[in-house]
Amino acid sequence: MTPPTVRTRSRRVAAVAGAGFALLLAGCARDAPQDTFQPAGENAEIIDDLAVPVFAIAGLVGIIVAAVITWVVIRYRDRGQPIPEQTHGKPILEIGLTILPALILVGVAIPTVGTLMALNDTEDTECIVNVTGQQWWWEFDYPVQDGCGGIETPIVTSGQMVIPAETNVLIRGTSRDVIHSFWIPRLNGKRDMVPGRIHTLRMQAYEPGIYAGQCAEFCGLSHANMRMEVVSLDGGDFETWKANQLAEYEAPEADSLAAEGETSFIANCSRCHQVDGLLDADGNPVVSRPDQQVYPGAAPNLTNLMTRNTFAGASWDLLSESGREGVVGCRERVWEAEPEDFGELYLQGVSEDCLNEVDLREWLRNAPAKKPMYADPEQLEQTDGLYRGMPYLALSEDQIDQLIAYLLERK
Ligand code: HEC
Ligand SMILES: [Cu+2]
Repeated sequence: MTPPTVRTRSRRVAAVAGAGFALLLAGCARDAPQDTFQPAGENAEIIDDLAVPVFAIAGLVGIIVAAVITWVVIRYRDRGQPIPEQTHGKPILEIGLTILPALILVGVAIPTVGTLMALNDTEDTECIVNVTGQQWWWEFDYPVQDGCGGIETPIVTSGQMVIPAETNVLIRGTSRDVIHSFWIPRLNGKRDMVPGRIHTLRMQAYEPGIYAGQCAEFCGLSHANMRMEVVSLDGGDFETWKANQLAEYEAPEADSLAAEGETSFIANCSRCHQVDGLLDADGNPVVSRPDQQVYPGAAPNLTNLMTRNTFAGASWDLLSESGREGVVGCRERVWEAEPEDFGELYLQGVSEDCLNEVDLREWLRNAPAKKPMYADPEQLEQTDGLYRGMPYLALSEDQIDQLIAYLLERK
C-alpha cells in the first residue's frame, strides 16, 4: 500500500474536523433540559447576560489568534530558504500586546464581579428550603416559617424540590458526607454543598414547570445517578402541594395487599425510611433510625413518595413513559405540559395506571445493582459497616407486590 499523499491526509483531517464541529453544534439542540442558555429564572438570566458577551469576546480572540497562527505557519514554513536576519525585541509590539489583553480582561472583569455580587444577594428571598446532599440523593426540608405562604409543620421530601413560581427562594445547603454540588442550569449556577458548612443560593423560576439538574461535584461511585429537579408551581397549587405533604396518614384497608405491604414495610424498610403517621401493631409510632443503618445517617422520607414523579436521586421515573410512537405517556403529559396546565397534572401524583413499575421493582429487588455503592466490597468496613445507599434486601416477589401496593397509597 502506498502511503497517503499530503492531499488525502489533509482531506481526512478536514473530514474529522467537520464531523467534530457538527457534533459540537448538535450539543446546542434547543430541547436540552439542562441548557444554561435557556434561562428560566432571574439568576440564570443574569448568568446568561454575562456568559453570552464573554463567549463572543473570547470566541473572537480565539478566531483571530488561530487565523494569525495559521497564516504564520503557512507563510513561513521551511522551504529550504536561508535563515532570516535575527533581531531581538520590538518594544511597541510587546507593550501593545500586554496592554490590549489586560484591557480586555479588565473589560470582562467589571461585569463579572457585578454579576457575582448580584448572584450572591439573597436579601430579597421570601421562602426557605434547606437542601442536604448525601450519597446519592438530595433531601429538601421546609422549616417552620412565615415564608413560602406560611409553614407551621416542617415538610421533608427528596429528589424534587417544589417551590412557588415567581418567588425568590433561599436555599440553605449542606452535605452529610462528601462535597456535592447543587446545580439547576436553567435556574442558577452551581453551589458546592460542603459538610459542616451552610452555603446559600437564591432560586427562582418564572413559570410553573420541571427544571432538571444534577450533582456537579464527583461524590463517589454513583455520582452520575445523583440528580434532582426543581418543580415550580403557581401560588394556589403550591398551597395544595403543602397541604398534601401534611395530610393525615391513611392506613391501608384491612386484609388488602397494601395492608400486607404495611406490615412488610415495618419489618423491612422502616428502620431506614420514615413514613409519618405509621403505627405498629401495638399502636405505637414507627420511628426510623437511619443513623444506625446508613453512613450519611439519612434515607428518603417515603410519606408522600407518590407525590413526586422520580425516585432514587431523581434518576428513575415513577411515571411510565409512552411505549409506542404517538402515544402520550404519563411522564410526557406532565413533563411537557404547558405552564398553565402543569400544576394540576403534577399534583395528580402517580396513580397505579401511571406507575413505572419496572424500575421501582428492580430497585426493590436489588437497589445496589441499579446504583452501585462500592467499587470494592471491603469498603463497607471503612464506613463502620454502614451502607452508603440502599442495600440489597433479598425480598421475595410477593413481598415486592405487597410493598408496591402499599407505596402506591403514599400520596
Ligand atoms: C439500610 C437502609 C435502608 C433500608 C432497610 C431500605 N432502604 Fe430504601 N433507601 C435507602 C437509601 C439510603 C435510599 C436513597 C438511595 C439513593 O437514592 O441513592 C433509599 C431509597 C429508596 C427509595 C427511593 C426514594 C426517593 O424518594 O428517591 C425507595 C422507594 C425505597 N428506598 C424503598 C424502600 C423499601 C420499600 C424498603 C423496604 C423493603 C427499603 N427502601 C429499605 C435506605 C434503605
Ligand atoms: Cu453528589
